[in-house]
Amino acid sequence: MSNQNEYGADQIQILEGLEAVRKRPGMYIGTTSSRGLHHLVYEIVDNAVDEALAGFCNRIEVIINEDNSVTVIDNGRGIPVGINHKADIPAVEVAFTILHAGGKFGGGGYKVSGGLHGVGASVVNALSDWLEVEIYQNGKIYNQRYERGHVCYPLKVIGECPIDKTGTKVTFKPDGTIFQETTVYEFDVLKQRLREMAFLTKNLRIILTDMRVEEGKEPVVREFHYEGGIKEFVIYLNKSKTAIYENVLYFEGMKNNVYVEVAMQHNDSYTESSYSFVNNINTPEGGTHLMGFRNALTKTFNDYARNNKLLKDNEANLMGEDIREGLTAIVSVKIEDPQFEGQTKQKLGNSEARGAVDSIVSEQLTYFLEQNPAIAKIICEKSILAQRARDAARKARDLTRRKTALEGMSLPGKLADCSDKDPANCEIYIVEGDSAGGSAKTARSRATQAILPLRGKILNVEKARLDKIYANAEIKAMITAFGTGIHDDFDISKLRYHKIIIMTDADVDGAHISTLLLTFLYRFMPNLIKEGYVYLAQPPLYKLEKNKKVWYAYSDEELDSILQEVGRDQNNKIQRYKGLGEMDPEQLWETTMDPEKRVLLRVTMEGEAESEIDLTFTTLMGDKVEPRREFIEENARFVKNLDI
Ligand code: 1YM
Repeated sequence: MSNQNEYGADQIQILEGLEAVRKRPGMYIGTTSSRGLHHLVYEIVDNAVDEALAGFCNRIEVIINEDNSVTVIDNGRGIPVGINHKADIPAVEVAFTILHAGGKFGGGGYKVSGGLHGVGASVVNALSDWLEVEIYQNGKIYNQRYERGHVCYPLKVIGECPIDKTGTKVTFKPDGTIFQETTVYEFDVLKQRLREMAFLTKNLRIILTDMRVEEGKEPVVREFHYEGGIKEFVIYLNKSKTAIYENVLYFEGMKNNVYVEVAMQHNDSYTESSYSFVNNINTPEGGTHLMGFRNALTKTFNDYARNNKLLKDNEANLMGEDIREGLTAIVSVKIEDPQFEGQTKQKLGNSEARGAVDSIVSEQLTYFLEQNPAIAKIICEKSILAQRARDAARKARDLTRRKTALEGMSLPGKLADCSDKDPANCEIYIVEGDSAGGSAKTARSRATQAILPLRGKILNVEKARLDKIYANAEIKAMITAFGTGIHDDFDISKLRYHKIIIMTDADVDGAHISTLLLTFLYRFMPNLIKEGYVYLAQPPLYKLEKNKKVWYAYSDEELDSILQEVGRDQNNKIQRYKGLGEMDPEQLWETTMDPEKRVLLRVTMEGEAESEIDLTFTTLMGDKVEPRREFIEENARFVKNLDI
């Protein structure tokens, strides 16, 4: 056993380990922005989910406390309190104070940890002002507290509990000196991720509570529990779409030591919404598991269509994208030692996952199609329509490509371009309506501001096939003006303006047009939004004139507070702007376009789960009215971050 000196040496090593985390937090949690702050919660919840995956826990509670500390409680076995003989301290203390130790060591059970930064409890501890752990085991309640990673006192018993109660409770307060941007948790961000985790772990109940409510009000509680797991995930994602058959197809199996689960259903839209996960972690860049799935889908449907004469001998094979038109799918694998690749480590590299998914899906899908010929026919017919549209779209696209090649990338006629040629200095205003476009052209600063007026409502890309989209004049004008190309041809280095500013009336129609434009940008050039190039202009709602002085108000509250200041009397002349067209060029410049004075909202997707963004757009732009009304009532939240 160890003597005093060795123990001292261990202690020093521990502190050096956690000190390294505090010195370079980015190395361990990616970033110290709001995203990193939320990541701390996921690290602790991951340990509890691992316990659920191992079959010992079915309930996890997450509480955002009033002071923005967070409590996570599970009903698993409880982190072991016995002495770890190597370190000579209780295992729980090892988990919280030794780097790379938490949850990822020690044999036994089905270990599937492997987050992006899967470094666990000790990292959260190092980056917290304080952290307290409570363990329910052997009829006792154990407790230990740490401050900035340092042990405050040895693990102790602080009370008793029923002998059959077991579990772990962790409360931590993120360190404001590390998370300098913000230490405030966003309920919605946690809600989305926890919902996703509940979908991915059948029969796990996750309860999220927000205690930060006004005095006298009840805390906000959301509960996530899905007996159907990813099958219910697909139903949830399709809720604002119209499914073209009732069943959600579900395939499950274990092969090459990879556990595979797939759920899928087609809807009548033209976009694919597939999400892949490895050990409950989203892989936005896909990888081997998604490749296996796509391969199986393409092969199985082509075989079926040929064998059943739905595709004639002289017709070309369906392409993967034809079969995936309108497909919503979840591909989830659990794997022992996941290898993440790519720049952002969001792509699965394990080759065994490809074969496992491919063979399980091929086998079970073939069987399903044979058993359900009516559904098989519906999917094949939709795929064949998609194939024809793809042909037409290719012809249309080739035509525009040839045209632009011939005309030397000629810019759209309606564009009033700026004279500066450095994209970093340049902005383009996408303006609703020709008349507002005219005012904007007069008002603008010619050197750096370009104006592209759009006529009326642009095409809703959620409801149109590619061939129609490529033929749309407004959409073509935007694509050529931006210069980046779209989809696979997209090249951000060719972007001609570093600010793309959507300027619409401050009314319902204006909001609708903004949403149509954002939908187009999100579907065709998502990186423009991801990299922060897209903004919404904020025209004022009111003009107030009094004694030859002028104020502009951008909200009802602002008008109220101005009136408070200047006094409410008959000398006030208040004008409610119904549209941009009511402002003369000078007013438009002063209120909405002058870089010195205007307010722009930057459109971001930071911290949003991919599947949720998709859902936002389909809910807003899809066919179904009820989910849209619910959504709008709840929030209009894809616009954030005031940028002045
Ligand atoms: C609120 C956070 O951490 N739960 C949790 C963690 C562990 C266990 C159970 C656990 C794991 C094992 C055996 C094992 C952890 N244990 C360790 C370590 N909830 C939360 N629940 N017994 C209990 O992996 O074999 C690290 S995490 F390493 F100490 F065993």
